[in-house]
Amino acid sequence: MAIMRRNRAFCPDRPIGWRRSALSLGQAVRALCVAAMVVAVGAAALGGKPARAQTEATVNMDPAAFRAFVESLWPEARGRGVSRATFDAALGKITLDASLARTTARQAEFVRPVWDYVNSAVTTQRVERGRALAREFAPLLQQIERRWGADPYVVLAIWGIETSYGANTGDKNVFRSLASLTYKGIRADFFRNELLTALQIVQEGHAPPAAMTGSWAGAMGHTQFMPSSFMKFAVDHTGDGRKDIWDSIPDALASTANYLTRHGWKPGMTWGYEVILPERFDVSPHDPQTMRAFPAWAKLGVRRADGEPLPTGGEAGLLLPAGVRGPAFLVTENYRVVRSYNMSSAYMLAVALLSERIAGAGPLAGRWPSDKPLSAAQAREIQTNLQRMGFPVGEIDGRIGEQVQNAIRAYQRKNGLVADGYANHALLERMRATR
Ligand SMILES: [Ca+2]
Repeated sequence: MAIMRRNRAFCPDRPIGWRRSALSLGQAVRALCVAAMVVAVGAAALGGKPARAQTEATVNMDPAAFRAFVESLWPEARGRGVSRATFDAALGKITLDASLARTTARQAEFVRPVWDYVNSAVTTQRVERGRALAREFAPLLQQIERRWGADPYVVLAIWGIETSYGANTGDKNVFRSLASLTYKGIRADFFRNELLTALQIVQEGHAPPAAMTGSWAGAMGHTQFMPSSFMKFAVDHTGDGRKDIWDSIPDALASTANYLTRHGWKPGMTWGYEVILPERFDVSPHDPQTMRAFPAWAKLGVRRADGEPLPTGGEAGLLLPAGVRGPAFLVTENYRVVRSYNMSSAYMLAVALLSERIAGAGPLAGRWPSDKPLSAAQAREIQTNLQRMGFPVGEIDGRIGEQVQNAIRAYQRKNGLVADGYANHALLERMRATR
């Protein structure tokens, strides 16, 4: 049975119970440091793994060497059905983007707290703009929901977070960016494939090369599709024969809806709800992946933060992004679909919360803890400890992803601690004390 969202049908004329939040105005996301941007290559690279941070690579800056490299791509391009005319139109005049070639991915010094990301992504300005656009594009969004299936508020939220609703789509020539990144050699196979795919997009007539602008990492258009995602998921909503995610808002938003649906978004279902846990609720048996029916949650005393009843159908897992002291959420299968757009769990939460705010919700009821961030070295120490004790954590990379959180929960359960999967200084101290 489908879970009905509070405002399930897209209905922009309904009253919006907007309350001014304490969040600061501004495009805080743009203030990300270079290190975070480099980490975001993976984020922008839909469906890809996060970029590996590299130390300064030796790049031959000689223009002739770069041109020879570009020309060396021709046989593969031809093999993909790209004509010489297309190849020359896209790559004939490009030069090495030296700024990109020299960009050095610095390792982030600290683990960015989830609330820091969420607060910079879900700004008052972005909520207001999203609500205005929801009204402006109401008929289009209704059409998109009917035809492509995904929740229009989630589509709007992705648009808002990716490019501030098209204000910041990136003005870099994607051929130059992708060729420079391939040439530099960071994830060369990945970017090489994206570059060749971008040529195919031109060959198919969706856009002329000059119109194919994007981020420095090659993510294109209103909702930042990488070329390979474009090929798999972009759609022509307007029916003019072109999938124009750069200049057509209908095509871009429909493509995003199609992306979500094709990744498993279930129509008629919400991503989840912020919830209030009862006093002394034992979170230890729960985690975001273990689903239980909503009525079972209700029976445990869990209730929605906005006072509405939980649905009678469907199931959800318990998400505690900042541990037992922070806000709590019940998240459905749809929540995980957002992750396919960007591998970061902070992104996933920001999209969910922005969509909720655009749909009329107020700020979160729960309070984020005021914990000091862990340094990357401390995060690595936690990972190393977990690994040593036999809890799988993946690569020791100083980042606290979902796998590490699961490992922390397993460690906490085994040691009779409150199992909330949250990495903080107290956890590290405990590990040090019991080593
Ligand atoms: Ca079109």
